[in-house]
Amino acid sequence: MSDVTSSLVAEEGIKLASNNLRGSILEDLASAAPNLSGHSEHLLKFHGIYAQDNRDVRRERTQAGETLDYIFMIRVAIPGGRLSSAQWLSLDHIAENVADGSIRLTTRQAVQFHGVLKTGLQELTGQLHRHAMTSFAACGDVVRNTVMCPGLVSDDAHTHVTELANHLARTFKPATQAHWEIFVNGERAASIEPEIEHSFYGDTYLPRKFKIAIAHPDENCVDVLAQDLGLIPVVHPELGAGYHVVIGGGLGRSYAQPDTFARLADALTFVTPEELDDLIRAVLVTYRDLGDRTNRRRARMKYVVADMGTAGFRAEVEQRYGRALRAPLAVALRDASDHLGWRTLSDATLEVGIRVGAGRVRDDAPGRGIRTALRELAHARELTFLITAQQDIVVSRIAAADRGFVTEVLARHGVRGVDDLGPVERTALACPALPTCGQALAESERRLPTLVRDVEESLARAGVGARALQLRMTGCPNGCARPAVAEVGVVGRTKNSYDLYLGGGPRGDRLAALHQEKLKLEEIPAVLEPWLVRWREEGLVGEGFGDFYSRVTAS
Ligand code: SRM
Ligand code: SF4
Repeated sequence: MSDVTSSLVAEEGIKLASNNLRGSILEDLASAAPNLSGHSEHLLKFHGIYAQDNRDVRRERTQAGETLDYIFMIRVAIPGGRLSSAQWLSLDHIAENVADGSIRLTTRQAVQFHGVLKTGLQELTGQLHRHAMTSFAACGDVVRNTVMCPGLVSDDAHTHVTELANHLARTFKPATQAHWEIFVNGERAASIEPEIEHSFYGDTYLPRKFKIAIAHPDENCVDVLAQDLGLIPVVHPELGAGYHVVIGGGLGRSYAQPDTFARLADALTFVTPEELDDLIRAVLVTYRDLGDRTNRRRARMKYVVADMGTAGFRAEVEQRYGRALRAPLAVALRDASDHLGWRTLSDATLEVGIRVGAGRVRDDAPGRGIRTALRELAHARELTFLITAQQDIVVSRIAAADRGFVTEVLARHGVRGVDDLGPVERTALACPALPTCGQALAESERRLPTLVRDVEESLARAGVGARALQLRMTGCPNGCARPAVAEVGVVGRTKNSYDLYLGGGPRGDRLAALHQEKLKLEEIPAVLEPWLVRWREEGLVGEGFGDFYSRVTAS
């Protein structure tokens, strides 16, 4: 039996023997040790909790024979990224009192806390629960946080979709009460608990994680084709409003396994709103039955779809759905907004999208910076906070008369407006990587500002300094900041080297191609610059860099 197989058997066995995700978590939490047993580490992921250690001090502690600096990361699932002022204040309180002082907005519109000690876990989850939030099912082999274009929340034309992310979160959360028993003393909160008993998960849940996104019909800020299942609200000529359904996307790869790859989703069908839950359940059950449980690196649904072909997968879904699927409509992805800047909503209230910078909401100095600015706004007004899939935040439902107030608070804390952002900085993404991520091969978030500055200088030298360029960086090929669909993707390979990918679609509809391997970070701007010059000289009017690179390298 290979290592991969034996470790997988262990993980499947842990799920099976866990008594619905309980295992010995309670006992482990009560012990004086700063860390947990391996079994609990795996089960805790279902509860949104990752065991980590501070990798900045790993080597020196190991060499000195000391215990590692054990810390935990907690991910809070926030369907569609939507929060009230009270919920934002509660997250801010946790950041200050239980975590490392930062709120980390994720590429799936969730929130992560880093640097939490074992002794703080129950306090943290209890605090979330009191404000109708939960970390349960934010990670693990289940349906993860559903992402949804913020435009579907704040734009009245799409009100029928506004609650969909919440509905899917409740509908497809595992029905076990384990989380509530372990973390919130058995208290129940109807708003965040599962609605329906879903025996379809079974005792071993899904082979791996499952991701759903809902894109705006006119734009794709959520990278809908990178998901296991994507929904695009559309109007069918005969059946009216419903959803275009795509399946089988995913971006993670592994250097150790060449048969892993990034893949864009294929069109599956059109469903009406009434049919949607049954269709998703049929897809989940197909994946549950056919996904590879012998190799976690190849266990995602995209490999089932790729291996059997979309037609074969579709036939399996039809069997479980109990009827034939309609032919999909032709749906094009036209744009992808970053949601930054001011906008007037149809009810005459305002919203402002604020660039956060790799999602890290943290002050620059005590009492000064973006975290304090957002806290002041949440204290002062009943607002809606919308986390975007670009790790940014939209402060929404601002009364028209409050525009001056909001502008003043943001300016006083040095939060820059959209017009002050650089052309790469504006949309650049980075995953957390070091020092918290156990899978990181190289730096990411901490090096993003330098890389952005250097690439912006290259843009200026190439004579295209005012043009937007989408750059995404990760510390390994798992692809958490979605570099595989970026115009410029920088992917960690070893401690000091990165692979450079170019030519992804800014609308998320094309994979980037590997341009050059094993570059030092400092070398990337120089490799990019000649292509930026060619873009200026040979690009068509209005043609983005990704489209240009893809066009000229295809011919
Ligand atoms: Fe991710 C694992 C961070 C979005 C593909 N991801 C991880 C872990 C939990 C590392 C680990 O397993 O120990 C990272 C936590 C590091 C830390 O210290 O915080 C991590 N992923 C993130 C976040 C925070 C990146 C960010 O900068 O925002 C995103 C949290 C999402 C959320 O709120 O749920 C995040 N991860 C993604 C995405 C993008 C997306 O979903 O839109 C992807 C690519 C899409 C996909 O799933 O294919 C992604 N993460 C992975 C993978 C590769 C999975 C695979 O198919 O092989 C891993 C590795 C794994 O699961 O073992 C991973
Ligand atoms: Fe960690 Fe890799 Fe994801 Fe970055 S891309 S957070 S290094 S797993």
